[in-house]
Amino acid sequence: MTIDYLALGEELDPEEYVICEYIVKSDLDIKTAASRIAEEQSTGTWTHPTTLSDDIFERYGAKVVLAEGNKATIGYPIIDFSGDIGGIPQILSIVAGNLFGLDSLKKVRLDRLYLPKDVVERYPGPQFGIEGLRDVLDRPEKPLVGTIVKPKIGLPPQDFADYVYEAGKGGLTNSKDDETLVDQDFCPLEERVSRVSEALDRLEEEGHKMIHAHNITTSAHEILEAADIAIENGARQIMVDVLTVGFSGLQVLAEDPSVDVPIHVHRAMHGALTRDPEHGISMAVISTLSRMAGGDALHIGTYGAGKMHADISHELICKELLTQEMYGIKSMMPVSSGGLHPGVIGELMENSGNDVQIQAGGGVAGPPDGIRAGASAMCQAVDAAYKGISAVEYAKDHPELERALEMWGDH
Ligand code: RUB
Repeated sequence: MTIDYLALGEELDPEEYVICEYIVKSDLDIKTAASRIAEEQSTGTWTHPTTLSDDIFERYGAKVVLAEGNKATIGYPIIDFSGDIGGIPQILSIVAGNLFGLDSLKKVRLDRLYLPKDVVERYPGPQFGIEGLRDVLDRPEKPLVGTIVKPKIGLPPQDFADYVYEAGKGGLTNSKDDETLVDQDFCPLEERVSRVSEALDRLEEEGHKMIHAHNITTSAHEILEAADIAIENGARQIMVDVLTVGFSGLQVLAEDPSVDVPIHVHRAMHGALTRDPEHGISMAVISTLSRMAGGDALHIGTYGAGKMHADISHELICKELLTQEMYGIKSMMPVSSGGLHPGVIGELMENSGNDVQIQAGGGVAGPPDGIRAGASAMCQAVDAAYKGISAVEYAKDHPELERALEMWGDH
């Protein structure tokens, strides 16, 4: 007896199924390949188990509802995700587990993930989101403008804090640790947070609100302790590298009552999963899961304006997934970062709109006139684009921007 996982053309109730779109490359025809995924990831295996009854298959078996070209859409019954224990790790083990290693598939990519309300409601979602971040910063409309303190590693705590202060004096609303800086001997977390907090207090006394995201990327068993160290020493925002920490590490933070600051989510390592358009897990899926797990801002790319590999149409999908209605959970701030400088901000904002956190590390630390001038140039570039004025035109009255454009051009 063979079980037929194909339910082609059937309409699945999106409230009763977790629906996944896969891109599949295989020597098998697409229907057979899709069927292999459905069976491996639900009730089947490589042979027909004698214990698999029609009843078990009907209730728990995944169904292939579309298999055309290189695309397969598979629905997993919501009961496969039931129970109080499991969470995002279990969702991933089902929809993105063994299938990547199946010998019958040359490549496969989990491209989109649609989760029913009953599943999404089990997660905290962002505690601040776009509106909350804007409230904290008193910045109702304009993009947030930030920096990543550079060099990535090596500055001692006081130099680090001085950098943040100077960036704030130049007008930036945000700054952050880089993804590899956590608690190294040359810049321990506790001392860095307290020095940066003093710098931010000073800025606030001088009339400027700014927050800094402190990286607490660490092992699961000590992540709450790391958050405590940061928050007790005055952190206004924390940050995790969600793929190295894991979505559940992010969720632990978002759900803990002591974590009462926004969580910035970096996506370091995502390229290993997302870069091959035929294999891996898309950034769209990572966006959906990061929002559910409770991040407040997520790196989604620079729409081709920066140093990182980009697929603009996919980045627009990610932006949509972070900001569109999602069963009442808050929206997440899209972050554009990586190789940005004042000359590319106009082009970037044509795609990002105003709900974006724009960040530049080298683009702030590069100009020879110092961090304050580099930060001012970035803010001026954002103001120009916000007002619909070209950077070149705006630079006529803004010398810091003029200097940055001289260095890097206006493209
Ligand atoms: C930014 C930087 C960040 C990138 C990562 O520094 O290196 O870690 O944001 O990329 P710089 P992404 O501004 O000097 O390039 O945001 O695409 O994940």
